[in-house]
Amino acid sequence: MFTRPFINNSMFICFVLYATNEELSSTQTGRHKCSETVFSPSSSFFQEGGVTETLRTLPDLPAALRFLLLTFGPRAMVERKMSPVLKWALVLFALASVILNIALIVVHSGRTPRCSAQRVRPLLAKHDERSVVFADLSQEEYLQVQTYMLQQKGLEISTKQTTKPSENFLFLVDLFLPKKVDVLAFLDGKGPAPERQATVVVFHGSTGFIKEYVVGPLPNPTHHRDVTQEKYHMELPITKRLVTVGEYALMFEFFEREVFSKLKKVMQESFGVGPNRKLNAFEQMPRGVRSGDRQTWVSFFRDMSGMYIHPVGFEVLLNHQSLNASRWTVERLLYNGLYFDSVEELNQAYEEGRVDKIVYKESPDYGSLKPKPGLQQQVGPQQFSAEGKRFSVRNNHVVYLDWSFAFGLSALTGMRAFDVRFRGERIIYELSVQEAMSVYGSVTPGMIVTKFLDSSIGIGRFAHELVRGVDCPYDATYVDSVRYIDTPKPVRFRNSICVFEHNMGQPLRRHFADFFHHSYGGMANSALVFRTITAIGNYDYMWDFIFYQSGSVEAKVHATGYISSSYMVRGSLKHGHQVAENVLGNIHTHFINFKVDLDVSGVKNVFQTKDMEFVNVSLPWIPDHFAMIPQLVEKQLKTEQEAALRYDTKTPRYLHIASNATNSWGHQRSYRLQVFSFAGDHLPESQPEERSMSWARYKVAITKHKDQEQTSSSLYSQNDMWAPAVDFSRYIEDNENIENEDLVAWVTTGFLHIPHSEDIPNTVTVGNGGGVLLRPHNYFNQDPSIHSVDAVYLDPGAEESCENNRMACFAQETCGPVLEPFTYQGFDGVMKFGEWS
Ligand SMILES: [Cu+2]
Repeated sequence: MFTRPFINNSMFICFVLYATNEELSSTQTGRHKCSETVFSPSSSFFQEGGVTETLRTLPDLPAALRFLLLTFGPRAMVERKMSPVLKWALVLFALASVILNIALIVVHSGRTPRCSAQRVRPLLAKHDERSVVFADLSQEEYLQVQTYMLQQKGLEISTKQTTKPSENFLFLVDLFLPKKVDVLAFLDGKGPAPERQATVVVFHGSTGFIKEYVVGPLPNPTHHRDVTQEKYHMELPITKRLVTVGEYALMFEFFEREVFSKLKKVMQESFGVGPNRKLNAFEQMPRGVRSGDRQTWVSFFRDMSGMYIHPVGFEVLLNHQSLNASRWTVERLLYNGLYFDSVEELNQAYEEGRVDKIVYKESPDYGSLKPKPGLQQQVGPQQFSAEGKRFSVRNNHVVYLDWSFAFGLSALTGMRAFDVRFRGERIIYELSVQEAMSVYGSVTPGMIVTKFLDSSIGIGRFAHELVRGVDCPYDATYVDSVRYIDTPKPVRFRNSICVFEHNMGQPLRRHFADFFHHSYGGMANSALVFRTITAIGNYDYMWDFIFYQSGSVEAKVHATGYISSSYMVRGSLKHGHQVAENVLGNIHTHFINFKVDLDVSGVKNVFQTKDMEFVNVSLPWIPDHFAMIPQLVEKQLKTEQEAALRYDTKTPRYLHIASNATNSWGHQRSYRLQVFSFAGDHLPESQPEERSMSWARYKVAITKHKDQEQTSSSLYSQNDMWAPAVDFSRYIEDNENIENEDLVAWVTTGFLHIPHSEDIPNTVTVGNGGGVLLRPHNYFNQDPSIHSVDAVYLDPGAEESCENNRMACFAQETCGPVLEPFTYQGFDGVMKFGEWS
């Protein structure tokens, strides 16, 4: 934000503004509304004096000072009829003024101009305290739940990170979302606040099962209830749990003890491993080939910046199924493309020269993101709000122009928005990230069967602090989040969410009227962006919800970070491209699933499709002549299975959640789902793992809302892909009626990633993304942005009037650093039907 230090009648302020605008000429006075002062050069107060020549010839006087002294000094310093004392007092005063001005110029030109952060106009929408019904648990609430659980003697829970797999570990505490019907009653003033409760996940190593509890009410919990069966319709064996930090520690100890210390020579000669150099591990998933397996291929990488693209050609299959780490075993090893059954077998083959030895050499630091030496760092263009921020964040509630919404950040599924309203009318009940999935290809075991399901690791879990000016605009509003996942206590993540209004650098709409009625009408596309970035292992996903003034909401994802790679062996190039010496960038997919619970003019909605087909029509004025004419085709789909739109089928181009309420023209009010995706096929359904990602079968699937069908994936899907706790396809198996019901759209987006040399060092966000746009379609009677305060209109003859065009005043009013005056000559070039003058 730049300030508006526009204090008229102040010589100092005017000088400062001139200096920052590189306009030290006093002829600019009028433009900046600085009033003429007694110190003006034309004032008779100052008169010619003998110091002019001295000033001109002073060798080391700064140019600006010389200019000012020459302009104001000589005539001012010598007053013919003044006493010498007054004369010299004035001279000293003038000099002091000039020096002070110079100092201010230097100070102000050396830093970003500071503007008042005060909002010039009041907010259009109001904050709603009831949004806390969707708020993530606070630090205190996490602790209240933790304390309550620890007091349950029968459960014998530990919160220590060193908890052994055979013990009971309090893994997760998260908000338990209340039932939608209760929330709506509360939000609409027809019911009490729903009880605030938490979901708690405990890994009961002692009994061999995972349990989910609902604990409440907060802030003073008195009860807990095992909801595992109710939620998943199955027991959750402990092998479904993800690997905790405690288990990772045991794994690293195991590798040190059972692998590296027994392969010292191989490790030293091949990979330079020694007292000061280690290898880093990166594990692949799923952990086995059938339900109950817990065998993980761990690939090793150089301990360098961007380790993911420095594979060394050494992989180990660890069997860690036992809850007793002393029973873990090395099942297989891979060294330079050859498999070995044991560490001893590898050692022996190496000694006997039966392997193609990898000889260690230093690797260039191509994975580093550090700026190259000798580069002169620069700052790119920055945006600022000339009239203060037009949005506000209070608790977990955002208001922006006509928009308002509540938000949360689930440790598992990530970012979500609730109760999204435009001018007070609810449009979306829930918009949330559900899953990020990748399927890899390789000839080496680390990636040959790898299928990542990130919500099983925690998408929101890795929402770290955002970097000002890079991850979000410098002056964005940053919000902390607090999570409790695999830690002994809740952790606050500072500035892990950012909210900002962004000028998209394009008009939202505009028209230049050339034919007749010359005019220009336009409006900048300024939208509110709500963002988190989650770095899950090698990849960073940038999640955006964007709120446009035209009534649209967009959910977007972009991938960046490091690709996963493997050491090149024979046949590798079938599965990707070489991107560095001995490094294969492995082919993989990025599939993302969003939940879109639209409530269009109430909860009772229908799902409609619209498209166009060519119809052969006889022309009315030439009946024997036929022409193919596009015709509107509309359908209303009746059941969940009909509305499960598979990726491999032709899908109507327009998909709508519609209401039976109509607009002024009698058309059903609706929101259109416009999906941007290059996803394609996810995994053949013949594969048993496919059930854990069956949501990816569909570009869009519509289901009847059920509180029990909260997510399309689960925390337990990754480590038991063969018997997943949530199989999305079951949501539509019952084929329920979807006409005049509360509907939820599950949207899949994504892209195929064939890594190429430009993925080194990082995959860029450009082109690597997807999303869904929710657009009003006959919802309003006209584009609501027509009421926007950003609209601009120009008439011939009044091009530079500020009346309907704030841009015409912008250069004079704003505190922006260097702005050209607004000019417009576009009407000069319009088509002229008469004589050219
Ligand atoms: Cu990728």
